[in-house]
Amino acid sequence: FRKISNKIVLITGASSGIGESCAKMFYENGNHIILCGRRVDRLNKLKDQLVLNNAGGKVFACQVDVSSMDSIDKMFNELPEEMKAIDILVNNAGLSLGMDAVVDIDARNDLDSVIDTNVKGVFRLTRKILPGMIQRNSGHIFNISSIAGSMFYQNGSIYCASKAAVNAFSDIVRKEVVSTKIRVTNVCPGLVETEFSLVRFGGDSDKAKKPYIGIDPLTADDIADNIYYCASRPEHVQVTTIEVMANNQASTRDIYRDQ
Ligand code: NDP
Ligand code: 8X3
Repeated sequence: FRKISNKIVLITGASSGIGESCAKMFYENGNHIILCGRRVDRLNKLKDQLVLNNAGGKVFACQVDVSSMDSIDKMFNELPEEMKAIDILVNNAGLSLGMDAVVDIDARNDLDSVIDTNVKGVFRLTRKILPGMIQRNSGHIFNISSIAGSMFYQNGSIYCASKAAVNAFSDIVRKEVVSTKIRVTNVCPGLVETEFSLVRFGGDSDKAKKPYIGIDPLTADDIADNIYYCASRPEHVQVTTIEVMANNQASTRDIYRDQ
């Protein structure tokens, strides 16, 4: 087991699910954490919880909507000076809204929200943080994509396209920083039981539970564990892509359910 500590880690979407688990994992190992998300009450609660365990690192909670450039700029202005040199960026904030055929999608709301968050958010955060990493010749960027970015399914056009864009972005940034010590890891999970499904189905908890019925799904901690593993490899080791699925999942649509 290798440890990584004393790094400044910025995590988007730290108010629940995978982002929250990453925050705990990195903090417990002695790193400094910047928690980002829209629900600042949740971030503050998580901050209190982390600090109570006192693993030695600093925690800064910051309300930010990654779909808005103004909100991102405001966050950077508010960051404490000693937390500005970000070592690890976890571009995790993301969502899916609905499951509709192309002809039925809500272009005004769902299309814009998902693309602005999942795609533009990743571009914008990276553009903000990468120049400093290049200057320092060090850093690690994790982009949380999905198996949906390469294994497409009907009624998933917006989400699948958004994650395909993240895959392309990760690959291209990695190529652009190939002469530096910066690492880029693209993370492609399968089904993970978080609030993702509740958000996708507009708060309908019966619909939200369905994808996880009869399967032992991945947890947010499983993904955080994989991300921490990649971050803690020796500096010359760049894990470029991780694809992680539950044991009974083989693709977005090949799932064995025991029920
Ligand atoms: P959750 O819904 O539990 O968490 C999503 C997080 O993203 C929340 O903290 C939410 O915070 C944040 N978020 C959403 N929109 C914005 C925004 N505009 N600005 C800032 N933060 C935002 O889901 P997961 O933990 O599962 O999702 C995390 C990532 O993992 C996503 O990118 C998702 O696509 C990906 N993923 C999830 C899988 C799954 O099956 N769960 C599988 C594969 C990939 P807040 O609402 O407070 O802003
Ligand atoms: C989320 C997994 O299969 O619902 O990225 O698209 S899936």
